[in-house]
Amino acid sequence: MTEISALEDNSQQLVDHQNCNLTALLQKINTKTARVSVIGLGYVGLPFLLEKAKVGLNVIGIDRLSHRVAAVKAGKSYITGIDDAELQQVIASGLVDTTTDYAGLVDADVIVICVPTPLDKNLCPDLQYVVHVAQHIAKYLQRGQLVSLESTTYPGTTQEIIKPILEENGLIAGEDFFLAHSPERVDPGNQRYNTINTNKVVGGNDPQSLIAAEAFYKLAIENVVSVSSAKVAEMVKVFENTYRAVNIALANEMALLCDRMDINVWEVLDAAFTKPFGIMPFYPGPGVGGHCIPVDPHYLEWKAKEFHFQTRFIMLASEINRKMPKFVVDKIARLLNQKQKALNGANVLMLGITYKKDVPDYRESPALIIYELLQRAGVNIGYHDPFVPEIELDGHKIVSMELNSTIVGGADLVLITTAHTTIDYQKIVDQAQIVLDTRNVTKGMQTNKVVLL
Ligand code: SAJ
Repeated sequence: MTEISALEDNSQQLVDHQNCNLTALLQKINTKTARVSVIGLGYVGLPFLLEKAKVGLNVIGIDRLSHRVAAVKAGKSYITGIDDAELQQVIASGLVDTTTDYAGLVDADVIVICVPTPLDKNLCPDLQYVVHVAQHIAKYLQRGQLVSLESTTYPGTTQEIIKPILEENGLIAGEDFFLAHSPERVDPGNQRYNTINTNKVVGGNDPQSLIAAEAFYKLAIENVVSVSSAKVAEMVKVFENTYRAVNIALANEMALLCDRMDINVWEVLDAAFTKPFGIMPFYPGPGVGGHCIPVDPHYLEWKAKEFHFQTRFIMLASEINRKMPKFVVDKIARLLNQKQKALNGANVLMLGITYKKDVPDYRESPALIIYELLQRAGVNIGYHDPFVPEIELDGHKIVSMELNSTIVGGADLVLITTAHTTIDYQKIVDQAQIVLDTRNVTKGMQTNKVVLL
């Protein structure tokens, strides 16, 4: 056999080998006999697991937290938007199991990674959870498996970090197994968009991987948007959240300027958003919380430096958004001062400790920063949040106060930080001495007790 024909023979064998793995996987996906492992059962992973089980796939949820594993088995939801009945109904189907053990990955056909990608204290990417999971997957990786990263991260993570870890196993991405990135798009508390009807972007390590990932995601998502690579898919997601961070920062900067100019920024924005085209509503607030908007843009900022590129919009947006809690505290000081009261010794009641309305999540919440700043200034600060019965701050447990006329009326100032829809704000205003409303939730009320951000 000539050298050329030997090469042609090898490349054909390679193609056959790839196709064999891909064909087998597609057959399992398309007949819904593919077994799915979802790693990370948080606000992304648990809804994802449920939607896959609802279309008839066998799904194993893996989480390092045994209490989450037990809660799912017991049909007890800990995620906003998933009620116990829905969870119990899916569990009863017998298609779902949960474990803390990675060994079950050896039987999976599709492995989906939904673990956190936070920042470290220097606002640099912290991929420890993603790397830890990839190392576990590598131990059990089999030919023909599809691995998809859903966690939001900087462009390049899938192919520069995940791929080498998985290939330590000796298998080759795109030939022996398939590798893709499909960024999660979950909006906690959103009543309209869910895991099924939210368009889903998918990018592959290689063409074969994209085919496998497209087929998998199309099983339980109405519209899959394929892009040319995993890197493009990663960039799409960080762009989406950078877009939000920058526009929220613009609204916050308008609030800071309007405060100086004695203009009602909410009136300005409401009027501006009557424009039927070329603009999208964003509003100022006490800061930007959650584990996405204040975090994800810094993943892109960090990666851009590798290319000697400064993402100035990201830096500026972060600077403005991160100054809002201090602005709120300064405004409280000004308002108390007008009543000859100092911050030190004043009683302030904070309404809402979570990072946004009608969700129980207070991690990364700007309200926590404001709470600590007020405490440090000597304010007697208490909070009420219908979604958060107690918080832990600096090792101390703090319990949500009940709302009654004595507590509301006894506060020198009531601060609305989160606009939970379950609170009767008219009643609050009636009982309060003065209200600083950072969410314009008192809009339209006839009162001289309310000051807006
Ligand atoms: N915020 C403002 N002004 C605004 C909008 C939001 O101050 O006009 C604040 C909120 O109060 C909150 C923070 O910004 O503290 C983030 O709000 P968010 O609703 O964007 O945050 P998340 O992290 O719950 O959800 C977002 C998703 N939200 C929407 O698209 C509406 C989306 O960007 C992502 O799918 C998701 O993060 C994610 O997982 O990346």
